[in-house]
Amino acid sequence: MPTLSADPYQWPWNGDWRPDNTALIIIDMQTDFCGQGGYVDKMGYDLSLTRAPIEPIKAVLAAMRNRGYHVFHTREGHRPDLSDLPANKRWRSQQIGAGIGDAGPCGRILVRGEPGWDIIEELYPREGEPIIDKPGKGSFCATDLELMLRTRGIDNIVLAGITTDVCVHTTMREANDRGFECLLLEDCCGATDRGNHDAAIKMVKMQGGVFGAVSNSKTFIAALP
Ligand code: C5J
Repeated sequence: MPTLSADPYQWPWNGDWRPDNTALIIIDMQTDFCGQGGYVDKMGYDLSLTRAPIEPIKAVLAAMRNRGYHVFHTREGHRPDLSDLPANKRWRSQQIGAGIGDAGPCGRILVRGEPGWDIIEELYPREGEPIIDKPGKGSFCATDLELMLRTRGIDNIVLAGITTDVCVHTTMREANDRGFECLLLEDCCGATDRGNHDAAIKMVKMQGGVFGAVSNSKTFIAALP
């Protein structure tokens, strides 16, 4: 089985990647994180940074769908009654003028069922692709993601989405600690700050790949078994 030329090592570690043991997880490609009037826009960050990965993700998604790989999607959001929203998380979002649960141009910010909370049309999940709704930054916290990965026999996880330094990184760290072999596609991720994106990528590669390895969409697609 050919491995992928990734940084800092040939991925996956054991050379065993196939459609049935490998999943693409696309993190939080929601209007709230990359669309006009959403949460990130309300906070005043540059949307071009969080929109940059849309086209590369589309290419990877198409390639993996065509070959029959597992595809998962996640959405960060809270119940309409906000009973799963920690008070400190709500308070902090209010400090920056984008209170979670408050009304905004795309509906209530980061609230399940609202237009801004849903995944953008360009990357909308297909029938049968699991969507993990999560109240936090990590995709394993208070969700059934691990159970769904284990029941499908998935060992390898390919990560894409936004934001690199927050939900993508938290998910990668959670997955790595659970023994999954992780790969981050750097052009398929974006952060609200370019320096944070670069730092997050660098962190993965320390210590021989402390959280896994890093590649990019073109190299990945060309090597996909
Ligand atoms: C953030 C996310 N940045 N999806 N969420 O609050 O990364």
